[in-house]
Amino acid sequence: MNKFRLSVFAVIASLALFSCGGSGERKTENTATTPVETKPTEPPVTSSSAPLSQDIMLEGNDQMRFNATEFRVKAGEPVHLTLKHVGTMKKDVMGHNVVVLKMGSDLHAFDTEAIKAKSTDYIPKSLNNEIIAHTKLLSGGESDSITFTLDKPGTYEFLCSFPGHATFMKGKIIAE
Ligand SMILES: [Cu+2]
Repeated sequence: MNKFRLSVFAVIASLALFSCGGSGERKTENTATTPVETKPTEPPVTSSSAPLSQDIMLEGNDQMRFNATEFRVKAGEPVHLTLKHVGTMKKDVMGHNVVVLKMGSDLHAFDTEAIKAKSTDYIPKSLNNEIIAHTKLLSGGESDSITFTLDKPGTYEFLCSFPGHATFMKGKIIAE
Protein backbone atom coordinates (compact mmCIF):
# COMPACT_ATOMS: atom_id res chain seq x y z
CA MET A 1 0.00 0.00 0.00
CA ASN A 2 2.67 2.41 1.08
CA LYS A 3 4.73 1.46 -1.90
CA PHE A 4 1.87 2.13 -4.22
CA ARG A 5 1.28 5.52 -2.69
CA LEU A 6 4.90 6.44 -2.98
CA SER A 7 5.03 5.57 -6.63
CA VAL A 8 1.90 7.58 -7.29
CA PHE A 9 3.54 10.50 -5.59
CA ALA A 10 6.65 10.01 -7.65
CA VAL A 11 4.68 10.04 -10.85
CA ILE A 12 2.78 13.16 -9.86
CA ALA A 13 5.93 14.89 -8.75
CA SER A 14 7.75 14.11 -11.97
CA LEU A 15 4.78 15.20 -14.03
CA ALA A 16 4.74 18.49 -12.18
CA LEU A 17 8.44 18.92 -12.75
CA PHE A 18 8.13 18.28 -16.45
CA SER A 19 5.13 20.49 -16.96
CA CYS A 20 6.82 23.51 -15.44
CA GLY A 21 10.12 22.77 -17.07
CA GLY A 22 9.04 24.35 -20.32
CA SER A 23 11.09 22.44 -22.85
CA GLY A 24 10.66 18.72 -23.08
CA GLU A 25 14.27 18.15 -22.18
CA ARG A 26 15.03 16.07 -19.19
CA LYS A 27 17.21 17.91 -16.75
CA THR A 28 18.81 15.36 -14.53
CA GLU A 29 21.15 17.72 -12.74
CA ASN A 30 18.59 20.17 -11.45
CA THR A 31 17.53 19.46 -7.94
CA ALA A 32 14.71 20.98 -6.00
CA THR A 33 17.13 22.95 -3.87
CA THR A 34 17.94 25.43 -6.61
CA PRO A 35 15.30 28.05 -7.35
CA VAL A 36 13.77 27.71 -10.79
CA GLU A 37 15.37 30.39 -12.88
CA THR A 38 15.67 30.10 -16.60
CA LYS A 39 18.73 32.18 -17.20
CA PRO A 40 21.03 31.15 -20.02
CA THR A 41 24.33 30.00 -18.63
CA GLU A 42 27.02 32.05 -20.27
CA PRO A 43 29.27 33.19 -17.48
CA PRO A 44 32.85 34.22 -18.13
CA VAL A 45 35.34 31.41 -18.00
CA THR A 46 35.12 29.74 -14.63
CA SER A 47 36.37 26.23 -14.36
CA SER A 48 33.98 23.31 -14.53
CA SER A 49 30.98 25.42 -15.46
CA ALA A 50 30.79 23.78 -18.85
CA PRO A 51 28.47 20.82 -19.21
CA LEU A 52 30.08 17.43 -19.48
CA SER A 53 29.79 16.22 -23.06
CA GLN A 54 31.79 14.19 -25.56
CA ASP A 55 30.34 16.28 -28.37
CA ILE A 56 31.98 19.63 -28.85
CA MET A 57 30.40 22.08 -31.26
CA LEU A 58 32.60 25.07 -31.85
CA GLU A 59 31.98 28.07 -34.07
CA GLY A 60 34.47 30.58 -35.38
CA ASN A 61 33.32 33.87 -36.89
CA ASP A 62 34.57 36.79 -38.98
CA GLN A 63 35.23 38.72 -35.77
CA MET A 64 38.03 36.31 -34.92
CA ARG A 65 36.23 34.65 -32.03
CA PHE A 66 35.17 31.20 -30.96
CA ASN A 67 31.68 30.97 -29.50
CA ALA A 68 32.94 29.05 -26.47
CA THR A 69 36.27 28.69 -24.76
CA GLU A 70 35.79 25.93 -22.24
CA PHE A 71 34.58 22.36 -22.48
CA ARG A 72 34.40 19.42 -20.13
CA VAL A 73 34.77 15.85 -21.31
CA LYS A 74 35.36 12.43 -19.84
CA ALA A 75 38.96 11.29 -19.97
CA GLY A 76 39.63 8.09 -21.86
CA GLU A 77 36.53 8.31 -24.03
CA PRO A 78 36.33 9.55 -27.62
CA VAL A 79 35.54 13.22 -28.11
CA HIS A 80 33.83 14.36 -31.28
CA LEU A 81 34.66 17.96 -32.12
CA THR A 82 33.09 19.93 -34.94
CA LEU A 83 34.30 23.35 -35.96
CA LYS A 84 32.04 25.49 -38.09
CA HIS A 85 33.21 28.74 -39.63
CA VAL A 86 30.03 30.79 -39.44
CA GLY A 87 31.51 33.80 -41.21
CA THR A 88 31.83 34.49 -44.93
CA MET A 89 35.50 35.40 -45.28
CA LYS A 90 37.98 33.16 -47.06
CA LYS A 91 40.62 31.18 -45.27
CA ASP A 92 43.50 33.22 -46.64
CA VAL A 93 42.31 36.25 -44.67
CA MET A 94 40.09 34.80 -41.90
CA GLY A 95 40.84 31.11 -41.81
CA HIS A 96 39.97 29.14 -38.69
CA ASN A 97 41.05 25.80 -37.38
CA VAL A 98 41.15 24.07 -34.02
CA VAL A 99 44.39 22.57 -32.79
CA VAL A 100 44.16 20.56 -29.57
CA LEU A 101 47.49 20.50 -27.79
CA LYS A 102 48.89 17.90 -25.46
CA MET A 103 48.68 18.59 -21.76
CA GLY A 104 51.39 20.98 -20.64
CA SER A 105 52.19 22.13 -24.17
CA ASP A 106 53.10 25.80 -24.48
CA LEU A 107 50.31 27.40 -26.49
CA HIS A 108 52.17 30.63 -27.08
CA ALA A 109 55.30 28.85 -28.31
CA PHE A 110 53.16 26.69 -30.57
CA ASP A 111 51.43 29.72 -32.03
CA THR A 112 54.72 31.48 -32.67
CA GLU A 113 55.92 28.49 -34.65
CA ALA A 114 52.60 28.07 -36.45
CA ILE A 115 52.86 31.53 -38.04
CA LYS A 116 55.78 30.25 -40.11
CA ALA A 117 53.88 27.23 -41.38
CA LYS A 118 51.73 28.80 -44.10
CA SER A 119 52.42 26.00 -46.57
CA THR A 120 50.85 23.46 -44.20
CA ASP A 121 47.89 25.67 -43.26
CA TYR A 122 49.66 26.84 -40.09
CA ILE A 123 50.21 23.38 -38.67
CA PRO A 124 53.94 23.37 -37.88
CA LYS A 125 55.46 20.02 -38.77
CA SER A 126 58.24 20.56 -36.24
CA LEU A 127 55.66 20.54 -33.43
CA ASN A 128 53.59 17.62 -34.62
CA ASN A 129 54.33 15.78 -31.41
CA GLU A 130 52.58 18.57 -29.45
CA ILE A 131 49.32 18.03 -31.29
CA ILE A 132 46.58 15.65 -30.21
CA ALA A 133 44.30 16.50 -33.11
CA HIS A 134 43.46 19.35 -35.43
CA THR A 135 40.82 20.30 -37.97
CA LYS A 136 41.42 21.61 -41.44
CA LEU A 137 41.78 25.33 -41.98
CA LEU A 138 38.31 26.55 -42.92
CA SER A 139 36.83 29.38 -44.94
CA GLY A 140 33.49 30.94 -44.06
CA GLY A 141 30.63 28.47 -44.46
CA GLU A 142 32.82 25.40 -44.08
CA SER A 143 33.02 22.91 -41.24
CA ASP A 144 35.20 19.99 -40.22
CA SER A 145 34.99 17.28 -37.57
CA ILE A 146 37.65 15.38 -35.69
CA THR A 147 37.57 12.60 -33.14
CA PHE A 148 40.19 12.15 -30.47
CA THR A 149 40.61 10.83 -26.95
CA LEU A 150 42.12 12.65 -24.00
CA ASP A 151 43.63 9.80 -22.04
CA LYS A 152 44.57 11.51 -18.81
CA PRO A 153 42.43 13.78 -16.65
CA GLY A 154 43.60 17.36 -16.81
CA THR A 155 43.43 20.54 -18.84
CA TYR A 156 44.18 20.58 -22.54
CA GLU A 157 44.47 23.83 -24.43
CA PHE A 158 43.24 24.49 -27.94
CA LEU A 159 43.75 27.33 -30.36
CA CYS A 160 43.18 28.57 -33.86
CA SER A 161 46.67 28.64 -35.33
CA PHE A 162 45.94 31.16 -38.08
CA PRO A 163 48.40 34.05 -37.58
CA GLY A 164 47.28 36.39 -34.84
CA HIS A 165 44.09 34.55 -34.00
CA ALA A 166 45.19 32.71 -30.88
CA THR A 167 45.22 35.96 -28.94
CA PHE A 168 41.45 35.59 -28.85
CA MET A 169 40.78 32.19 -30.33
CA LYS A 170 41.92 29.81 -27.66
CA GLY A 171 40.38 27.78 -24.90
CA LYS A 172 40.50 24.74 -22.68
CA ILE A 173 39.16 21.25 -22.70
CA ILE A 174 39.01 19.83 -19.21
CA ALA A 175 39.11 16.05 -19.10
CA GLU A 176 37.95 14.43 -15.89
CU1 LIG B 1 41.03 31.69 -36.63
